[in-house]
Amino acid sequence: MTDLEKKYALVKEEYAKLGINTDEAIENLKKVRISLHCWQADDVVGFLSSDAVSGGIQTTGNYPGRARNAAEVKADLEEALSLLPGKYSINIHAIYQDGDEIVELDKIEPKHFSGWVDWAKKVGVGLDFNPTCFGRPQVNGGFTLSSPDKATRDFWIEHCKRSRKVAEYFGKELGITCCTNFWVPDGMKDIPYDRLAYRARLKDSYDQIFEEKIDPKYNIDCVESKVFGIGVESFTPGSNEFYFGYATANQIGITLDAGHFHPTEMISDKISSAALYCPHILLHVSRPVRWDSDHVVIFDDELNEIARSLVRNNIIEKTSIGLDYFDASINRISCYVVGVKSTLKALLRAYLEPFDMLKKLESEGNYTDRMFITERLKTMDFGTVFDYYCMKEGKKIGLDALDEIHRYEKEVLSKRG
Ligand code: RNT
Ligand code: ZN
Repeated sequence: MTDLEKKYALVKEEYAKLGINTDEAIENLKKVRISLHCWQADDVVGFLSSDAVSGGIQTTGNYPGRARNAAEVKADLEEALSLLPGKYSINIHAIYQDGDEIVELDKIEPKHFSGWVDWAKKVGVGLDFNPTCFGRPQVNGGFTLSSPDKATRDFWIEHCKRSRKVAEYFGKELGITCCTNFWVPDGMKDIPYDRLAYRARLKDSYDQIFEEKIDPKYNIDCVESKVFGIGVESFTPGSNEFYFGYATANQIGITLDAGHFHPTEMISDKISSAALYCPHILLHVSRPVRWDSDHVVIFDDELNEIARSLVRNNIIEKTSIGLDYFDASINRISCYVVGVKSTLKALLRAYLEPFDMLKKLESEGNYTDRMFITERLKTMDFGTVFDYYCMKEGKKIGLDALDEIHRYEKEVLSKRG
């Protein structure tokens, strides 16, 4: 028995006193698929132009080793996955085409993403998708689907319609449902006069985009709100109310991004409401710091609350757990590993709660025991359970993973121009 196995045996006994089976918690965690965003590898630049991202979002930092093409993005993702236990889908944007040619966004077809499908089959991952409604000259004065200009709207509507066909192709080819996220950067720096007109146009554009029915076995559509962004501080037509209404009325998925609400609003408290009304929830697990800054996800209180609301409400199955952040100031592989491991740890910790017992205590009004037990849980050694899981999956534990990240940086990343 290794030291870790001995430690695990003791921790397992401690959890058993609370009626929790640690082996079962690990099995539950194994079933969760994480959607890993490709855009951390290259600072959301993509392969369609070499411009920095724009449209209310911004990557800061200049750490060497940014991936510059599909081969490098894939290599970096494979490196990150080699350090991570569990099941994955890779989340790609339309600006990351990987076929024989690269075309304008209103011309994309499944064949322009065939390279991703071949790779996904080889690596054993699913694929998720996003139309890219930002960072292109066709964004007209900051507007896409809600633009007053019909030609602008038509361009983006066409792009979004075609995106759904790419997503359907992913789902069919891989046998894993693709989750497609719609987010537009539309908004105003200063106070608008006619809010309704922008929202009415946005609604009409989506009605056209979602007109064609696609089998949810292959693709699930989700819409993402946002309250503000850089340069769009005063107004976004795609607010929470807009999209919550749209998703509910049309029974499509809702995306909850941790950075897209007023700074004191938490998405962890929105999940249980969304679960009642929307057929699907896509999370954009992110970390806002004073604004929608998209810092690397770490093991903080809100992440733990998000995981708890999924696990104890038993809504993992109707949820896609997508990560959405981009930090260019530190090693990008470590961004992936830290963000995913934090998310997995939070989920594992949530599975290591006696939820039936706590729900019962609460319904009986026994708030004394509820508090005592939830406080006890805070210092239980879930870290050992997580390390044990990584070991069983043949993954490097603790600082050994950091050594590997350093090796890859030295041998691969530092050689990129
Ligand atoms: C922007 C949204 C959106 C993007 C990605 C790249 O604020 O969060 O989801 O981050 O699509
Ligand atoms: Zn997002």
